[in-house]
Amino acid sequence: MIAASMAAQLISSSSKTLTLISPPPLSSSSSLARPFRSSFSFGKPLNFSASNLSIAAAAAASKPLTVVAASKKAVAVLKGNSEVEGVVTLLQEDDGPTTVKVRVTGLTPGLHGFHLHEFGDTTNGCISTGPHFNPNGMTHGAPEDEIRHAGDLGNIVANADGVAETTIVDKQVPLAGPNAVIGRAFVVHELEDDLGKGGHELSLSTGNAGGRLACGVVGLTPVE
Ligand SMILES: [Cu+2]
Ligand SMILES: [Zn+2]
Repeated sequence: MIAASMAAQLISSSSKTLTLISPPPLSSSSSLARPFRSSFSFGKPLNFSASNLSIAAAAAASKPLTVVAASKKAVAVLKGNSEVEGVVTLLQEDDGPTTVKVRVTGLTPGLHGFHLHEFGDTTNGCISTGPHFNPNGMTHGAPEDEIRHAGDLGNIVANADGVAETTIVDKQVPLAGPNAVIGRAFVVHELEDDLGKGGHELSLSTGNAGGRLACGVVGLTPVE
């Protein structure tokens, strides 16, 4: 009993995996098993690696673990007051980076700023989507910069037919957690985003990317 509660304490005060602690055998009495199981309700999340998941599953046999969905998927349909329109799909596996697939048509050939803006509000068109999503209080930058808005996804490039097609992989546009982008909006701009380096008075806030051609709110979509 004492050993078991010490083990439970060890588990609860550590953010490490269970590998350091030998679990009570499955045949142990209920008095041994109880404190071990109750450790799962304590505050700190435990990181289970694949190798010790079976131990955890066995220990919690009478209380099924909640398995968080591995894949999350979302979509945004971009529209505006012009010919410009597009579709953006987002896919995130576990806590990995988000893969953002973009296809926009009706653009002038060349570079166009492409951002995730703070609000999924289009009551006044793309204007009401607010500024670039910026949960960390940064200035505007390039996607590869340390100092950037989370929503700074750089430029998309339209070909001679006005079609921009690209795949962006980015860690700052997750589909879950405190900085989740569900309910926010993508915006494609009239001009090239100078990535904060243009020296214009708007460079460090918007990249001086000009008007908002089309936008779309990010919504969850079924995971096949
Ligand atoms: Cu923008
Ligand atoms: Zn920005």
